[in-house]
Amino acid sequence: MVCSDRALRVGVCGPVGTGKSSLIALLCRELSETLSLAVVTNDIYTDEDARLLRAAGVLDADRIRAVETGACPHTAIRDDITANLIAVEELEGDYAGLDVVMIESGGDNLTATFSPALVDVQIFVLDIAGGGDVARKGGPGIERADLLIVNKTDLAPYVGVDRDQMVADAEAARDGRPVIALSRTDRSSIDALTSWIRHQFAHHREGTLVPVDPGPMAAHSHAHSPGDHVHAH
Ligand SMILES: Nc1nc2c(ncn2[C@@H]2O[C@H](COP(=O)(O)OP(=O)(O)OP(=O)(O)O)[C@@H](O)[C@H]2O)c(=O)[nH]1
Ligand SMILES: [Mg+2]
Repeated sequence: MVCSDRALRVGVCGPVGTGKSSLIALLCRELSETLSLAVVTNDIYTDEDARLLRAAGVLDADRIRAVETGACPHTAIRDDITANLIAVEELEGDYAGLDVVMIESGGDNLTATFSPALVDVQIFVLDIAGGGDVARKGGPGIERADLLIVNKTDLAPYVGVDRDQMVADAEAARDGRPVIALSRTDRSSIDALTSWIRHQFAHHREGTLVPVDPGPMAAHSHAHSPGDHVHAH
């Protein structure tokens, strides 16, 4: 294997509002003193996530770039990754020695996954307040993303979800792949997340990290009424 000196590309996806941008902001705060970071966000019609991250002041604003997908977010992270690859390569060109680029998918359905041609590792984010049963529902992201985050665990008592049961269900669905129960208020969970990223980065630099495809999202189409253009995957 050849050592890689381009940035480690980390994909972050999951349903709407599960805490993807917050997780990226958290990683920027935790890692930017020791690693050179950049972020690419994907939104359908806006650059909302990029503006949110710039406003958080976690990185120089120019290190946060937005891709406006103009269609379901999964199309730009899996079907045609050109716009995202261009954004990543521009960042790598603009910032020599970039270590990690995080790519946030717009919030999407439970089966959205990144193409392994775009990211080296991918994180799938679930919200504990979305219900304890979601971890059992499976799908390529929950079952086979490189890391599954059960997020906002601080909310578990308020929404009547058994945190340990949800994590156990997620672990059972994942055949030994890692699960982190995360909350921005839980220091040890943040440490577990940052050490997972550092570990992936070390593997990437050694040239021993091989991107694994969690598998395609479920087939579906986007026709609303007879005669509409049908966009199928
Ligand atoms: N209680 C709690 N709330 C959190 C945590 N992390 C994120 N949130 C909140 O969850 C909401 C959604 O967070 P975002 O980071 O914007 O979620 P997202 O997945 O990026 O959303 P989209 O990009 O719109 O799909 C915000 O109100 C956050 O403040 C957490 O650890 N605990
Ligand atoms: Mg977001």
